[in-house]
Amino acid sequence: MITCIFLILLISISLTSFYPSFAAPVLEISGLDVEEVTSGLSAPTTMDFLGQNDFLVLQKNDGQVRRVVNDVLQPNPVLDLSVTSNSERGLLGIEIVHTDPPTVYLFFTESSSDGGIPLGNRIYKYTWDAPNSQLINSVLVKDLPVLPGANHNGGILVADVNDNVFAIIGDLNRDGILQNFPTENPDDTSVIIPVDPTGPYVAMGIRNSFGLSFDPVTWNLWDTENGHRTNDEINLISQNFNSGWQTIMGPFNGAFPDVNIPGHGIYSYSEPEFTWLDTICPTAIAFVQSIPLSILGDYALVGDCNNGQLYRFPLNPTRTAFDFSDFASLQDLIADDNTERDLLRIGIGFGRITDIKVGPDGLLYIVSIADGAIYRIFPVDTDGDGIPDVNDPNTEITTDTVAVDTTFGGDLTVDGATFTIPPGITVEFDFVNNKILIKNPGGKILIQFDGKIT
Ligand SMILES: [Ca+2]
Ligand SMILES: [Ca+2]
Ligand SMILES: [Ca+2]
Ligand SMILES: [Ca+2]
Repeated sequence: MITCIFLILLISISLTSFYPSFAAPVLEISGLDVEEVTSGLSAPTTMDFLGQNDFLVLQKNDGQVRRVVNDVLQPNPVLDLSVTSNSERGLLGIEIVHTDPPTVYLFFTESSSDGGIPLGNRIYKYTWDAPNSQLINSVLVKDLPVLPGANHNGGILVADVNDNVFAIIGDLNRDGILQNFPTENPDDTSVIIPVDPTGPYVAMGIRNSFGLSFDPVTWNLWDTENGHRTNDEINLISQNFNSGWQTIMGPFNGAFPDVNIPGHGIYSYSEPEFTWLDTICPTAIAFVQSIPLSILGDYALVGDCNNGQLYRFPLNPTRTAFDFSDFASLQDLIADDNTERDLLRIGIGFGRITDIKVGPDGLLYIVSIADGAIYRIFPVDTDGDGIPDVNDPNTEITTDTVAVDTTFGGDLTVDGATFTIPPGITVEFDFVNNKILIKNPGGKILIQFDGKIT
């Protein structure tokens, strides 16, 4: 049984011929909305930004790097790689480092021709040639294993605050010392590994992952990990982290209280920060620090592949764990069922999410491999003054009048004088004309107050 993103994708693609359109995504959080940026992509995996309204996005199966400028998908790829794409292989990860000119890192399953024999999971870096809109000067920076596979290639690339680049790779179905078997030498599987410059593993014992991200506030590294039928995880990558696979997936103090984890070297086991008991195939994890989306600033955002849903996880004040004080059933750090899973849901209908990125515009971009589309989450600005609703001054209300519920009656104080409002009477605050209107149930104005409302 393969709990995998891309196998599911194959199923979903075959379904598209019978069901030509997917449901449009819907956000379930007030003050934000979602729109399509572009579509017509073939199995897009991950994306990164060259600049404002200018990004590259990878196509898993044909190895093409596509460019989107001002929401328009450019007709010609900026690079066309030869990739093996069966199962979870293909063109998987991108990280753009903003040197001058930019350096673009790509993680892909290289072959001599599309669909050919896999030569390796390889990371190359390129120079962005802006005048010609292409990637040039390829340099191999890391040659990672690919066999036996074919799943659990990982493939996500990230850069830290100093532009050091890291990759995550899964177990490729190996049973070695990095999977916590007391055998064999380390082989660059099940790890988070620095690739440019190279260095010791950051983490080991990872079954598979499609999500790796630095929190731009703390510069702590977080991942999502994919369980075998059960126990998907979110982890804060502690120093010399061992995630425990293949001895354990999910929390230690659950089903396996007495398991001994062989480990390796300096790496020590640490519990997941969160676990889904039933797999959802979590993929991207992202942190938003932007003025337009400030209401998401204290959360980790996670997308999933099985349900096309978006979740937000409230961070504690030090951003080292989740704060579930508002969610009693999550205080065990486990979503035991779909009801608990959906307590943190803020979006649905994204098809199958494979990446979440924050743009230079401060907005959130979501890649849907199943929809062949990229969506953008933006703040609602009902009054059109350029300031999102959530940041509008208190005196600025998004509709002309606001009705106050007086079903149960109440007191209204205007200029120090208090009026008792009987039940059933409507009070409207008209912020455009600066009036307070008290109306009877038929809408007739009983009392009108004029003057600036503050
Ligand atoms: Ca190709
Ligand atoms: Ca783990
Ligand atoms: Ca629970
Ligand atoms: Ca506004």
